[in-house]
Amino acid sequence: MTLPSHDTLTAETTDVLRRLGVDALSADGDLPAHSPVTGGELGRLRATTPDEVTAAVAAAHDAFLEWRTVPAPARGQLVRELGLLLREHKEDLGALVSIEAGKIRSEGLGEVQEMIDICDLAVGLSRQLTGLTIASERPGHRMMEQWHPLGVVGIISAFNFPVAVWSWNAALALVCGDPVVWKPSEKTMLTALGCQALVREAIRRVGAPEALSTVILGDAAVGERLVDDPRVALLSATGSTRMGKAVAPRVAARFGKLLLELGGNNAAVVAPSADLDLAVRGIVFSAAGTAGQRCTTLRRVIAHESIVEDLVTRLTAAYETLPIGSPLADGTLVGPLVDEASYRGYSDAIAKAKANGGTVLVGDERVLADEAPDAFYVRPTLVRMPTQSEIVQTETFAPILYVMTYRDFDEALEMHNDVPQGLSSSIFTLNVREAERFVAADGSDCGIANVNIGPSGAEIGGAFGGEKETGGGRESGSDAWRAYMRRTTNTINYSTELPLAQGVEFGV
Ligand code: UN1
Repeated sequence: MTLPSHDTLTAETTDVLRRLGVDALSADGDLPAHSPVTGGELGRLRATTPDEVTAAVAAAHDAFLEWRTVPAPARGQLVRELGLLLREHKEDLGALVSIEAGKIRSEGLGEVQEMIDICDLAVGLSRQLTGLTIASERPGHRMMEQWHPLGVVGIISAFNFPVAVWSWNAALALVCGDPVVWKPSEKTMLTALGCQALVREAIRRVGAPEALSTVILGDAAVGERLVDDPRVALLSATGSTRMGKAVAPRVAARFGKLLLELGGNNAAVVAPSADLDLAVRGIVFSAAGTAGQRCTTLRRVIAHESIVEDLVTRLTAAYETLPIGSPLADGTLVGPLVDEASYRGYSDAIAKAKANGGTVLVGDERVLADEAPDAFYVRPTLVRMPTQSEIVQTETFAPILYVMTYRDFDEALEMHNDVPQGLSSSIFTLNVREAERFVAADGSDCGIANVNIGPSGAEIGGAFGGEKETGGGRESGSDAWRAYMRRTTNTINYSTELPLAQGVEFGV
């Protein structure tokens, strides 16, 4: 499968950016934007200075003081406009995701669809930010809860979902009354600017304060300014556990709120009764899709010993024929790794797995290196492992799937939970007892537990996130909006007496 020439790719990028209204490329910029499709540079951007970050947060805070008094359903109109603009520019923004993150076209478009979906959810939510009324123990009193806007939300996002994860945060934050200041990955800055151009247009159309949405670009120093600013009421960070460990104590030290969505090491238990056709399709999409670069990517299969040989034969056949190549070409299912460091992670992990007794069934192979020496395409790799050794317990952000076996169900659950991460999980079984046990309190310890589908590809309607080293945050649907608001408890006395709670007497 042939790759596009870098000139063709650059020309498409320039056209897409123009249509999205982005005019930020500058020849003398200090930040290069690359495409993993060819490995070449697409252009340069100017980095935000740390002082500009502080100014951006100050402006966002001023916008907050205004936006928090706008009725929530009116705030929803801004997100409604954003959703309309995303529909209009879906092709272009999706193309930019494919060019800059290396996702196949369908996944690039799917990511924009995920943004549209969360906008729809947020618009509805703007009329449903409801609190409780609670029975008071005192006569003539009423208790209630209100949810008020929180403040500036800082968003740190990763390259692999360069716009959807921003939109999970931004769509909710904006209806909840909070401005957003966004530091995207340095690997996907153009996509972020495309998105920012659309949200600024939505802001202009509804006449909202411009500083409701800002993008800051740069390295860790830029991120640190955002993380440390006391006006950033909530910091929502998506990325590696290492990044989370650096960021979380700094935010906690100033009593800021945190929403963390960090590493995953997601597994599928395949039970004796599993529908293997379905399991194979689910496994291959979750493990090889997005070239293994989702936080929800399937990295471990725990298969019952009675079906493992059959499963492995079918998986090997599917892996051998996976079309790898330009994510922009029709028919490709596996695009590139994002950069050389990712490729090194891939080969080092496979070497460690082999040293730990693993047998590579398919993969351990770089492809298209002659055609594109600066791009890093690899064959998704299937490794049979004798035990769950340390390398299996480590998240490697690449398409490597470790297959292990189990004998009884408790052993499978134990292996399943015996990793430091706790994002997503799945079981393939037609046995109702196993299915229910897997999602019960003593089953999977992850934030997401699925039955008869893989661990990736969640819809926006559910709360998204996980436990342990995944960081505990929940984004997107369900009641995740509460993280973007502050709760006040109000006790209202409409009587002429002043009874004290707990029967306390204080006669004055
Ligand atoms: C991520 O990889 O950071 O569930 C997010 C999924 C997508 C989101 C992944 N909806 O795979």
